[in-house]
Amino acid sequence: EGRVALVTGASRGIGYAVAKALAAEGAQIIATARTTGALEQLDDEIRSAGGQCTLVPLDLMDPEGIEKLAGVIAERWGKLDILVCNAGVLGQITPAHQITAKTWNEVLGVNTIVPARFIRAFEALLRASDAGRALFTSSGASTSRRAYWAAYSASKAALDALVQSWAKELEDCALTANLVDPGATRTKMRAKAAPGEDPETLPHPDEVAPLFVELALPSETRNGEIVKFERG
Ligand code: NJP
Repeated sequence: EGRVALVTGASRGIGYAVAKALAAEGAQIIATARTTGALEQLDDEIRSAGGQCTLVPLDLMDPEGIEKLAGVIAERWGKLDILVCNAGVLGQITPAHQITAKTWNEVLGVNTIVPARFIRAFEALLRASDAGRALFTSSGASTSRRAYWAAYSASKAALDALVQSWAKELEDCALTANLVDPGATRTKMRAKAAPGEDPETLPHPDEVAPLFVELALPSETRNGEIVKFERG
């Protein structure tokens, strides 16, 4: 209740559902993505359910934007209780030798370097919480390393290494960091990744979101784990 939660990739898919679910538990949401209209829809949904939401439209590839966001949160709340670093991109599904420099830049940029920038920008604010919780959306691709998914797989494997290394630095404090592997989920990204698949067979993001909420609870003690969503 009253905890401050920042969710990236909140304009659709898993981030949208996690923002709504955290708001329903009483968290004050700071929602970010580039698509303003979709963020406004999230804001409407959260407010009409009695929750609180602040929108920060931002291209995460802009490092200054992340620093500014940290500055705004520091000034307004002086702490961050929950970080859900969820925004991600798939890139091209293509033979590794055909992956362009632009794709490497975007996929490693959003999926790996951006989380590193969030750690840099937000660790002090997360430590200022009495139970800071940092969650990062990973993927089964980080270990399955499927053919033609080289850029995405590499970006998520590096994300796992980044977060698990960082988690070991947190053993002396109340802040924890975990990775969430949502598995195949009914989103725009998944539709691009598996075009022939019937989306109705996949869990809706609203089904996956409670796992994020659970890991964000002050009573949760896991740190440095990759927690996989299992359909109940
Ligand atoms: O993806 P999608 P999901 N700056 O495409 C944002 C992982 N995952 O919900 O800027 C700022 O619906 C984008 O916002 P916008 C996956 O790797 C998924 O499926 O408005 N934001 C949107 O809100 C990812 O880490 C599956 O375009 C940027 C969001 O990211 C996470 O789950 C399986 C941005 C992407 O929404 C959420 O993915 C799995 C930028 N430059 C892991 N670029 C799955 N769905 O099956 C992107 O194992 N965003």
